[in-house]
Amino acid sequence: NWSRDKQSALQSVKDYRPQTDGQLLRILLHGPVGAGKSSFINSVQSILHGRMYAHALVDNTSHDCFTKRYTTYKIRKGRADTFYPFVFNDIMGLDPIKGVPVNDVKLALMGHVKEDYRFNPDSTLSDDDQFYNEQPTNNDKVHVLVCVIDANTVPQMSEKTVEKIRDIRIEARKLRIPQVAILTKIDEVCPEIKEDLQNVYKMKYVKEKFSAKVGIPMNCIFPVKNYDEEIDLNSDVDSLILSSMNHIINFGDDCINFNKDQSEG
Ligand SMILES: Nc1nc2c(ncn2[C@@H]2O[C@H](COP(=O)(O)OP(=O)(O)OP(=O)(O)O)[C@@H](O)[C@H]2O)c(=O)[nH]1
Ligand SMILES: [Mg+2]
Repeated sequence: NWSRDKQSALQSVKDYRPQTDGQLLRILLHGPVGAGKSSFINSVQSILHGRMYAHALVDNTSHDCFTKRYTTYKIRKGRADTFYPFVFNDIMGLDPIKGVPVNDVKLALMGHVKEDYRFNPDSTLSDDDQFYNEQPTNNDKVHVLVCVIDANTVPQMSEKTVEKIRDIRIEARKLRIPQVAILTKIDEVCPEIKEDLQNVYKMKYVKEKFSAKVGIPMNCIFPVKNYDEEIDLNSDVDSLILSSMNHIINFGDDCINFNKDQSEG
């Protein structure tokens, strides 16, 4: 029952609160240019606000993709100056040639990258740079890593890209940061899905293929369709995005609690 599940999924995202006041749940999205990272954040925002958003989130895009700055995206809650406790960062980390160095992804995961840092594909952030955060707090650290991939590109993904995803996965695992993958643009994968998103089970083959290539387990791979040119919200689009968001939040919350237990000894 998609429509009933959607309501409860929406409520859980809206109600999420970390155990500690003031704690943020930081979600890092990484993936190739044009994979749908910004669109995913916009989609979450649209769903939470109950109306379409094409907000500033896409204004960070430039054709010169690798000069992108490290920006934290927050979603406003209600009219007052309050925000949801989960925040997003995105990073172009997967282009084999022009992508952000794996080491910078690692630094971002650890919270060492300051807001507004401009990534450089040719060099990594050094610890004497003004954008290097020497003492990251629990809020600066990433709590869940999300690999965003255009589902249509999975069959012909290059060995280099696969290798990069694996390298980043290894770093995240060392840091005990949970990881999920989002496969976007499923509406373009096959006409049956475009016609009816409830045919998403047809994505099983693509999920299996992706899982086998990069090692992310099947139950951590979420196919979605982002809002891209719609005028109105659509319940099935919402369902898939919300389902993935709930998993992301749960995994991130586990990481927050793990970090807390560690720091309290
Ligand atoms: N059909 C379809 N198009 C999508 C979907 N998600 C994103 N798009 C389109 O794909 C293009 C790229 O999406 P973005 O969200 O800008 O991708 P990005 O990963 O943020 O790209 P960069 O910031 O350049 O790295 C845009 O034209 C979107 O409208 C989707 O699920 N389905
Ligand atoms: Mg973007």
